[in-house]
Amino acid sequence: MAKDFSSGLSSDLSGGADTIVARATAAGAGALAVIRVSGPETCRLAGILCPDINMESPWRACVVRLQEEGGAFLEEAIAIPYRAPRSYTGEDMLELMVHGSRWIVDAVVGTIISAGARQAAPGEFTRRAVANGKMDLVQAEAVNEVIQAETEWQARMAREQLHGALSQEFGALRNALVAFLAEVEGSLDFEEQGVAVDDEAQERARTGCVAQVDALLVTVGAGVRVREGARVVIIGKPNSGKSTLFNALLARERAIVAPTPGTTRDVLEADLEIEGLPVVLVDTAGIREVADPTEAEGVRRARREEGRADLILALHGADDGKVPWFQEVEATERQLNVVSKADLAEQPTEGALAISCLTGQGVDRLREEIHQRVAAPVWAMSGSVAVNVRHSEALLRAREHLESIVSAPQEVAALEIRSAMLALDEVLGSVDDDEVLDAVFSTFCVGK
Ligand SMILES: Nc1nc2c(ncn2[C@@H]2O[C@H](COP(=O)(O)OP(=O)(O)OP(=O)(O)O)[C@@H](O)[C@H]2O)c(=O)[nH]1
Ligand SMILES: [Mg+2]
Repeated sequence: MAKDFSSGLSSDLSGGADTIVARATAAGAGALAVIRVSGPETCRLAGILCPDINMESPWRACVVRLQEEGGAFLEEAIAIPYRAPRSYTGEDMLELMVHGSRWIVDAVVGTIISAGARQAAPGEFTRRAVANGKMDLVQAEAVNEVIQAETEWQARMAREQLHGALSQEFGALRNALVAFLAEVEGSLDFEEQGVAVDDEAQERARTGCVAQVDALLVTVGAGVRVREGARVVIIGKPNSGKSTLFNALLARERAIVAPTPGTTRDVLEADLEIEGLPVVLVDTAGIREVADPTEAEGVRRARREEGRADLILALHGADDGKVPWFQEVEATERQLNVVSKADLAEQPTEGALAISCLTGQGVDRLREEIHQRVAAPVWAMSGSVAVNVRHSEALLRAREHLESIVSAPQEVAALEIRSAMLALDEVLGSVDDDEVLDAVFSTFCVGK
């Protein structure tokens, strides 16, 4: 989905750029390492590093001998030459596959640098791809998300975004704004000729745009769920089996379990994946009135975690002997009532899921129930793409501009629509704003 976004971008990136080099694979020894070169000097540098390479036969892997500038043999490598504009960055490029030794990689990169290239900055290859219209900024962000993806949903969402699914949504919104602007500017001409403005049509166009903005904005919650994971916090009285459940869900002995109440005093966090969705599971100190300042601090932290949870697992031990505490507090959407130690229960508790970490009873059902609840916003989104915080900030700005049009004079309306369009262009990276680009690419690794 190559679009031309190059027009407004800084000239040092699009035309007349220098040539950059970086290792593209992770640092450290590995079977293989990939080194990338990109820029107008690529062919000349290739001639110095591997004189037997034929840059006129691009997009084809070939075996080459790499040598230092003086001619000393360095390594035998697989090389793939690319010629502009048919490359990742849109420039001439060379990719080299060498043995993953740090010495070899440093020697190859060093040779290329001393011949005139520069070490690439984080994300600089992708930044050039954006500058040369190979992808927009939303897709560039997805490149990073694909690399960072650790769960199935993260990978799926990043892939969709990389292939342009989210860019298309922004594109459709932008088209609607262009049509709205045409309507308003057209009516400005009519006004001059004394023809009445069709207010209703304009209001329809405006609310249509706002609805499109809102449809994108509702996906932000799902995006956070997929990108960062839901916080699932285990809350209950001391000894109710919180840490035992924490360990059971993680399938490892992460937290200390003991028969003495008040064992856990700090907040423990662990990453978990449930059916392809990331979850941050949190174990807390048992909640009770205590004089001991250390445990009291633990209780205060548990309360704080309770407040910021996406889902609370409200635990009551079946051996407690009292009415479950969660029946005495107001039930909320984000709370799941669980009776633990069901193997010790004399009778079932209504409105709660019974589990026993000793026998394993109910633990799979609990896992399924957690999944249902944390996945709900993800399933609710229409496509498989969701906006991130950067996008939602721009969308909110666009929305404000569209709101301030109501009962404004036509000239002002036209200006506001243009400002809303500018907010979208910033999302897609088609405006020249180094601050925005710096912020996006600073989170990239070198070599991407
Ligand atoms: N019979 C039985 N005992 C359990 C079960 N789960 C936990 N226990 C026991 O209950 C005691 C307390 O368990 P913990 O997991 O440490 O309880 P906790 O809620 O983390 O306690 P604090 O950290 O002190 O708040 C331990 O002796 C566990 O072995 C269960 O399903 N069945
Ligand atoms: Mg504990």
